[in-house]
Amino acid sequence: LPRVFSGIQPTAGSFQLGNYLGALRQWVALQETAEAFYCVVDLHAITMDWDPEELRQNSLTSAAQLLALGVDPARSTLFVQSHVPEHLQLSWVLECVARFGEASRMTQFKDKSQREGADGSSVGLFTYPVLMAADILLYQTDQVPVGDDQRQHLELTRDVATRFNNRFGPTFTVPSVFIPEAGARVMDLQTPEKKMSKSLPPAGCVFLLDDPKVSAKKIRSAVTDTGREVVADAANKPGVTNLLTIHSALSGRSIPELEQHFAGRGYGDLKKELAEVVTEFVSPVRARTQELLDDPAELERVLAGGAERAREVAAATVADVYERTGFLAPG
Ligand code: AQP
Repeated sequence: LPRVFSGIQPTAGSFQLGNYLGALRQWVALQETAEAFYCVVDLHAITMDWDPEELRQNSLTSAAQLLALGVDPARSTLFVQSHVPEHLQLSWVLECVARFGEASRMTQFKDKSQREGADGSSVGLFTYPVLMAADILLYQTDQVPVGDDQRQHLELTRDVATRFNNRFGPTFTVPSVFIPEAGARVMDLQTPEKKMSKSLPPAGCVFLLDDPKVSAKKIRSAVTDTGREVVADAANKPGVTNLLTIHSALSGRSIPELEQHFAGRGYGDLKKELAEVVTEFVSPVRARTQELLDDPAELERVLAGGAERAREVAAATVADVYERTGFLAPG
């Protein structure tokens, strides 16, 4: 079976619709055909300002949401990154293989360091893509299901793996990126030129755990354009196109089918129906997440089992890397 790895940050507590359509939907589907390792990447969540108590709670909430969305611990290895210290061990070695120049070209750092400026940002925000490379390479991953925004980080991972293999011998599987055709880039409801993101003002972002009434209101207030026709046209109608894309991804109906369905009707109808589709999707996910959080002992048991399984694979990779790179074996 091909090996799949992917991770998600617990930063906001609730995932947003872009996370689900760009990545998590594929996580669930790939369990059928691959040996999957799925990780709540809490170490990645401290590159910007954070609150320790919130982080702990958000990690638990994130794991609960993953189970509620359909990640099945009987078939996939679900774990929390900080429970597997090998991520940090490999990360340091890869930091010494990655180049400052290539890390400097990462557009996510450029975007995310804007607020504090590069000088005021943490070193961790800068080295984040190298930790991500370690996350992936530890598990000899064949495929990484992620949204389109992660393409550049995946390229860095492949470059670092290839360089390491050339220098020290075949050690890592060089992974390929797995980006969905539909939903790879869900756009912000208020600024449809930008990807939906928890870091933008919340009015444009649909959180899975929000009250569906709040999400419905956000959808009703989504930015569209001055035209009237409900048709997909990314260049001229980015807002309407985004609403159609979300509808299509959640309802399973194709975009041409939806265009026909909304022929002669206005944007208001599209928004109203999309709000219903979203409500139908999130309601059971919210309920199941809450149920799981009400009994954290069970959740903790799942995560402990996942960490144990992940460590078996991760420790073997680190042992191989340490041997090849010249570290003295402990006596
Ligand atoms: N808008 C999106 N469309 C499609 N996929 C998306 N992803 C994120 N936003 C979109 C995918 O979600 C997965 C988890 O990514 P992450 O843990 O890095 O989350 P994130 O990118 O931090 O989520 P946000 O909300 O976008 O946070 P900020 O604002 O901090 O960047 C990844 O596979 C990602 O591609």
